[in-house]
Amino acid sequence: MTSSVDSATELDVLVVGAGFSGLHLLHRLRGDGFSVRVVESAPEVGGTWYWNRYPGARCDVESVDYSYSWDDELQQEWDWTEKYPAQGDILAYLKHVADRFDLRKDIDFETTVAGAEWDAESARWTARTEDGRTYVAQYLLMAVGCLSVPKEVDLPGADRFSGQVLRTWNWPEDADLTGRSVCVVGTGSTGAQVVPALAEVVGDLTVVQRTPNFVIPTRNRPLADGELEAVKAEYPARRQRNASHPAGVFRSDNPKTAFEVDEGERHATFQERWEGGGINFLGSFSDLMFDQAANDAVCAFVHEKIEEIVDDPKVAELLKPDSYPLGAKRPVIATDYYETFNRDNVHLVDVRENPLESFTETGLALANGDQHEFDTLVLATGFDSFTGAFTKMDVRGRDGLQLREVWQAEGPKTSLGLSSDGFPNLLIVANAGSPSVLANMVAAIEQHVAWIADLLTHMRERGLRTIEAEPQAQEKWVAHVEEVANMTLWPNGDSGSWYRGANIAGKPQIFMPYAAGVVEYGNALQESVDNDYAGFVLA
Ligand code: FAD
Ligand code: N01
Repeated sequence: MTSSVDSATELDVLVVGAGFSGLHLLHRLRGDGFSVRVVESAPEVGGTWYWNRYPGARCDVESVDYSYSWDDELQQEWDWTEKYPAQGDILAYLKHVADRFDLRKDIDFETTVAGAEWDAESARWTARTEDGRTYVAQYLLMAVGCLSVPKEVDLPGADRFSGQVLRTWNWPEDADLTGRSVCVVGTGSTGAQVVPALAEVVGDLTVVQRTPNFVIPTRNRPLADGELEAVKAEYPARRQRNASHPAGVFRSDNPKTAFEVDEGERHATFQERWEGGGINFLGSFSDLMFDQAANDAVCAFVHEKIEEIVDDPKVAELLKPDSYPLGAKRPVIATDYYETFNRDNVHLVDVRENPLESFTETGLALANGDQHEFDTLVLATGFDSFTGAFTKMDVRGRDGLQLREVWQAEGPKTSLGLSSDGFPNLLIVANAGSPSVLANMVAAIEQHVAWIADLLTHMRERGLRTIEAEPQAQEKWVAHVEEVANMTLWPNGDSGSWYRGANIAGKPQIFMPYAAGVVEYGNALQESVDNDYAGFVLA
């Protein structure tokens, strides 16, 4: 634990979290003359990229785009080596950022905020840490991440298993699974990355799948000679082009709809994009997320690919998603996922029709009596998305209103994804109610940090003390976020998606990220500013 500051010191800003969001906030707000302190549970910067160290962890946004744009020297001096960065590369980059901008001196690591309380008279938050320290600050900035708290383990009898249990979201640096007999539960983005990586080294691998996913090949590769230099030569223009795309990263989306072309062209388009790999596949046609027939066509294409790749037709059949539109769950981008099921040491256990009865001391038993034995269990079972980090804390706003109680009953209601009624001066970074996970998150974070920093300066210049969501604007915004999602196929099928909290029993289901993307969202932010911060009460 490090605490170079007297924790009773009054701060302008307390930032919770030292991932992409928290580091950027610290740098920007310190530069704007605010006293800022960051607290972070981990012993290191990095957030997602510190915690998720499992084999195969990699980003699916290109490295040159999944990086900060706010310092040209930084983007000129940092050398990415691969098209898509591995976890370790992103962590190295964020450590470099922390050192280069001397950020660590204002971060308290291994410090977890347990709760925070608003005092209306002083217009200050007092945050308490798990180890009993307090911080007093005018603004409490939540840079806590959308995917930073794991979903509670809800596997029957999981505690009976007596072997080694590893969690992808907190993977031990020294884990060595060479030659071991391993079971992975979960086939989301994480499972689809860890499975091929583990298959290479373990003796035997059992993959427990409940809902199959659409897995698009990454096609990662080393950057070619001169490729990085070419990007650097036009970086500002590239960043601008990224900002003009709803996803916060430029995609050469096909403007045509799937059925305005004939079958030959449709298939050739899917094929070309499949070969190109990555998220660009989703830009094959403009109506994939809006028209069920178009989505059915892309699903049929992926099914065809699964049949082509997977040798055993029974396994191929089990791997085919058939209960939700492609894209309704977060599309999975991974390398050699389907190919991995052709290996002799990999076995697919489908628990949709033959449910998991219980874990045992040495493995698992299925409803039909089948048993599978292994010595290591790997959990890739996902996150308590968006709200998890908030509801873990005991945050008390105006008149003692508890954030956990409100959000667990109604979901994360906010104005513009930035502030929640009843919690003055608590501002939220790149989470529910903003594009966040439906965009290149670094771009979404930069959009938020710029807006928040300008707001704080505006308030300081005018002697204003508090900002809070305006209740009617909040209701309107939440309805708008839902309405935009309902214009797409996102809510369709039994996706059980964490986008709407459906992966966790009892969690209120509202569509959490803002599906219109960063351009529309940027316009909404600007409109608020132009109208004297409409949607918020400033006092
Ligand atoms: P985080 O990186 O989650 O950081 C939040 C930090 O807050 C954490 O370090 C946490 O320890 C800390 N914290 C939380 N609560 C407390 C507390 N009470 N007290 C103290 N500290 C606290 N996004 C993309 O755009 N593209 C991708 O390809 C992509 N891949 C991903 C892969 C994985 C495995 C995961 C989990 C997420 C991925 N994401 C991706 C989303 C990713 O989370 C964001 O891109 C980005 O890293 C979020 O940064 P952040 O700083 O907002 O949050
Ligand atoms: O989590 P998930 P994730 N019994 O929730 C299964 C980002 N990310 O960590 O679908 C059996 O998607 C669950 O099954 P089901 C990205 O945004 C990005 O994989 O509920 N199975 C599912 O298969 C991503 O979307 C990258 O039926 C159970 C899996 O566990 C987000 O993080 C890489 C179960 C959970 O999948 C989350 O991905 C990694 C149970 N009781 C992560 N409980 C990139 O490459 C859960 N499951 C960009």
